[in-house]
Amino acid sequence: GPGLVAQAPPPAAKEAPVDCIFCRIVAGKAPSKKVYEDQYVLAFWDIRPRAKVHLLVIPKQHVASLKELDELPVETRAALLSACVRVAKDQGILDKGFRVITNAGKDASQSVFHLHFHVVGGEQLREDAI
Ligand code: IU
Repeated sequence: GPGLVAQAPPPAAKEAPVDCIFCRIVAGKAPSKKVYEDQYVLAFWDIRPRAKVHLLVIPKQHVASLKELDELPVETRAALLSACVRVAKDQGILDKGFRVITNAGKDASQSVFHLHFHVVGGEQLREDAI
């Protein structure tokens, strides 16, 4: 009718960062063993380390997984990978070797839906798993 105007569709449903454990860590509302922080990223020990060194590097801005990488500013994308190298260096595992992994989605068994890179090393890693 004459009173109707075109309306934009509602935004796609996204996980509310308030319910995200890694957003809570970024906000200081959940504890973590931090090893590095800058304006873009945070790095901390995995709560259940599966190697002598097992850190997580996350963007402070919430995106669910690597699938949503392009939603992040280019500065954040660069900072994520640089931080992976930096924390490996700080842990003394740069030269002997380390592994960087990100699980995206169901087939990868992603369990926390805030993008994170696992940085693992400090021991001989299996060829076929972290
Ligand atoms: P995944 O790639 O989504 O499976 O990895 C999630 C990781 O987050 C996993 O290694 C957990 O041990 C880790 N983790 C954590 O460090 N702190 C937490 O509060 C929760 C999970 I929940």
